[in-house]
Amino acid sequence: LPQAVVFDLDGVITDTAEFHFLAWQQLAEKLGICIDRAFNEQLKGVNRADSLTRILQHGGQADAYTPAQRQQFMTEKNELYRQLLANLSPADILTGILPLLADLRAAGCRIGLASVSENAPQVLASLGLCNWFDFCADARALTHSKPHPEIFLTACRGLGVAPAQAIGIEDAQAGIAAINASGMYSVGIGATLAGADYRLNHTGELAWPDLLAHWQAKQ
Ligand code: B16
Ligand code: MG
Repeated sequence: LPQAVVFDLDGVITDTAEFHFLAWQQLAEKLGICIDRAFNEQLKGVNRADSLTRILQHGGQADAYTPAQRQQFMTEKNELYRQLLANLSPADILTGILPLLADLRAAGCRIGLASVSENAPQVLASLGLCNWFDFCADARALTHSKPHPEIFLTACRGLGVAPAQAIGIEDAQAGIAAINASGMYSVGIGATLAGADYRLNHTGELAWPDLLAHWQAKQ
């Protein structure tokens, strides 16, 4: 049996990935930069500062602003994002997640969170999910954003589980790369993801018996 499952948050447990996109899009528009959902795939799992860098590069404005201006843009984006979070409730937990959490707990499998979002504790609290998690990696304590494996390795260490004995679930290409680089088994949620050990189209397809069978087949 795998000893732990580590979840990404935005786009796996709830659809805050869409809120991140809408907030970035609004800020980008103000700067005269157009971003669409295809471009947004590159921002998923990427922290706030690196996301801004990518947007400015995309708009040909890589060197156009001072560090203080960039800080201001990040603050603005976060305020927009937090407005969108205001009504988040347990009803916003994506299909398939609660049954999976219950099955993991029943199987004695530890449960971890690997979100690079500094808003993750609040999102988890709004969803009423804090008690399910044995360990949540602290985004503020990280040196590297995904695709670096740091956050998944931190989560495994916090859970007291070797990466080879753990499964990671992600909706971002950068997240799949991070899981693979950590030595964990990767589960990808999304039609366009490449490189996952096991890929599903949406969270409603997540089921513990299937997950277990795929994991065991790769051991
Ligand atoms: P914040 P995850 C990531 O969370 C998001 O995918 C990414 O779009 C966002 O920029 C990042 O968190 C930082 O979030 O601005 O709230 O600190 O996918 O790792 O759960
Ligand atoms: Mg995500």
